[in-house]
Amino acid sequence: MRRTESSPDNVGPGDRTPGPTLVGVLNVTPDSFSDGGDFLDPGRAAARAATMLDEGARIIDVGGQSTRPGSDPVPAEEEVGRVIPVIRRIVAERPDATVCIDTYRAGTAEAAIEAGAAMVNDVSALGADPCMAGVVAEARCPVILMHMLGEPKTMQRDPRYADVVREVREFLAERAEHAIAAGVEERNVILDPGIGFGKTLEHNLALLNDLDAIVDLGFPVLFGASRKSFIGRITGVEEARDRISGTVATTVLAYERGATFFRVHDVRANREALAVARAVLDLG
Ligand code: HH2
Repeated sequence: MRRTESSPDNVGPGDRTPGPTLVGVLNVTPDSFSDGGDFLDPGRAAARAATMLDEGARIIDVGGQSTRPGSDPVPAEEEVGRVIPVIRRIVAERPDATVCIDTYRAGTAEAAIEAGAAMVNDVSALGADPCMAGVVAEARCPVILMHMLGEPKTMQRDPRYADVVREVREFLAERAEHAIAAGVEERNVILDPGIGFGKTLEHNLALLNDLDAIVDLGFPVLFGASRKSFIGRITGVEEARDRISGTVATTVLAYERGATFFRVHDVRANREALAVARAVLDLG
C-alpha cells in the first residue's frame, strides 16, 4: 500500500508512518445534518475552530451551505455572507490554522482566499463552476477533489454503479488530470471518494474497504465519513452527533489503507485513535 503525504504529521510519536492530518468541520449554516445552527454566530464559530485546533486539527474546513442529501443550494451572496466573517476571525485569532473553504462556487472561493483561506474543498471536483480551476491555479493552493454522483438534492434517491470503486477511481483520476491541465500544481491535488454523496451503505463500505485503489493513484487521499448516516444504519445510533465511535472505526480503517486527511467533527476522539493506529503501523 502506498501512502502519499502532502503535509507534515501532527499525530503520534513515531516518524516512520506518514502522519495523518485532521480537518475540523465547521458548518456556518442553519441546516447542516449534524451541527446545523450551532455556529452561525461568528464568535461561536471562531470558538469552535479554536477548540478543534487545540484538540489537534491542523485545517478548519469552513462551509456556508449544507450539501446533505435533499438540500437545496443557497444564493451565493448568502453563502459568502456566512463564511467571510468567520474566516477573517479565525485567521486573525489563530495564525496557526489553515482555513479551507468548502464550496463549489469560484466567487465564494475567491472571496474566502482574499479573506485568508489557503485551501479549497470542492465537492464537485471543479465540475460545478467553470471558473473554479482558474481560481485554485491562480491561488496556488491545495484543492480537495471529491466524487459525487448527481447533486445533493437527488443524489441519494437510487444511486447505482456497475463497479463503485472502479468508477470513483476513474472519475478522480480524470478530475486530477483536468485540474493539472488547468494549472493546478500536482502537489496541491487531494482526492476524496465522497462518502455518502450518491452512495448506498454498500457503496460506502466498498469504498472504505478498497480505499487503496484510490490511494494508488498517487495523490493524498481525504476520507470524510464523520457522523454520516450509514454509520447510524450500522450502529443504530440515530442522533448524528452521537456517532463518534462508529466514525472513529472508519478513520482507523481508512488510515490503515493509506488515507492521510480526515475530515471530522470530533477531533479529539479521532486524533487519539489515529495516534494508537500509527504507533502500531510504525512497527511495520
Ligand atoms: N462531507 C460533507 C461536506 N463536505 N467535503 C469533502 N471533501 N468530503 C466530505 O466527505 C464532505 C465534504 C457533509 O458533511 P457536513 O459538512 O458535516 O454536513 P452538511 O453538508 O450538511 O453541511
